[in-house]
Amino acid sequence: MGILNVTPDSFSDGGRYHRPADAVVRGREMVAEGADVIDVGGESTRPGADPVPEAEELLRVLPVVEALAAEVRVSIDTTKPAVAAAAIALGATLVNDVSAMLWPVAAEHAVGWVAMHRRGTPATMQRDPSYDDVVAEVTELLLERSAAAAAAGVEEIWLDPGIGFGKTTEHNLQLLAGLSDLVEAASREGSRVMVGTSRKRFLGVCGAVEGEPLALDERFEGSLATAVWAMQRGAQMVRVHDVAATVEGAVLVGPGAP
Ligand code: HH2
Repeated sequence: MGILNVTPDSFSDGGRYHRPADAVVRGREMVAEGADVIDVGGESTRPGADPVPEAEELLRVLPVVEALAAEVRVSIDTTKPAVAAAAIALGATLVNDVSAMLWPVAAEHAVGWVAMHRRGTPATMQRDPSYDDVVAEVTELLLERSAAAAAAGVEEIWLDPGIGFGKTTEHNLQLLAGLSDLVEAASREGSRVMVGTSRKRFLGVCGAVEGEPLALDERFEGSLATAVWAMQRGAQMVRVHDVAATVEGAVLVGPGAP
């Protein structure tokens, strides 16, 4: 899944693809590099990000969804039911839902649904998150939501541990280390797992040189290493910026690997 943020303020690529025409070009580039899905988002979820009014989010994402959906599978990265429904009407077939609350929209329109775990909202999520057992607690919540979605009739369900969403660096590493547990729990329920680590802050912290965290443009190696790790542990989709390199990794460890 290639990341396409049509926003001025996303942590990783904010402002680069804010104009719909630039976003569509970038989407096509990722398809050429081997992306199976393009994830279009119009509201940043980075810690401290300002909420975006619905009308503005629609203006940002709809032209991009419409143009790309004719060429590739498009997912809509939103927490607003009306934005998801409008994107579906223009061809999106997957709702990437960082709130894990939008299964009724996916059920109503018979599309796939990604349930991502998070604690709090972008404004509050990094205020001292704590868990007794992060892997068990994340798994439990995701299974609860996926059971509700399945009961409502959603057939394609993806569970995502929500790396960086209300988690410390230690929590993120524990979730990656324990990813097989989530994969097994998901597969018992007929769901699959996806993971997004690309360019996230914890990679900068882990790779710190003499206490200085790596900057955004220095997190490629960590992004690739963790994507390959996640695929090797059974994740069947990874959400990334660097599509070509990740596709090379998928050849080695992904579904259908030798
Ligand atoms: N991470 C981000 C956004 N959406 N969706 C899923 N399912 N999983 C994730 O890990 C995930 C996500 C945050 O990254 P990014 O889109 O690069 O930045 P921003 O939220 O600032 O737009």
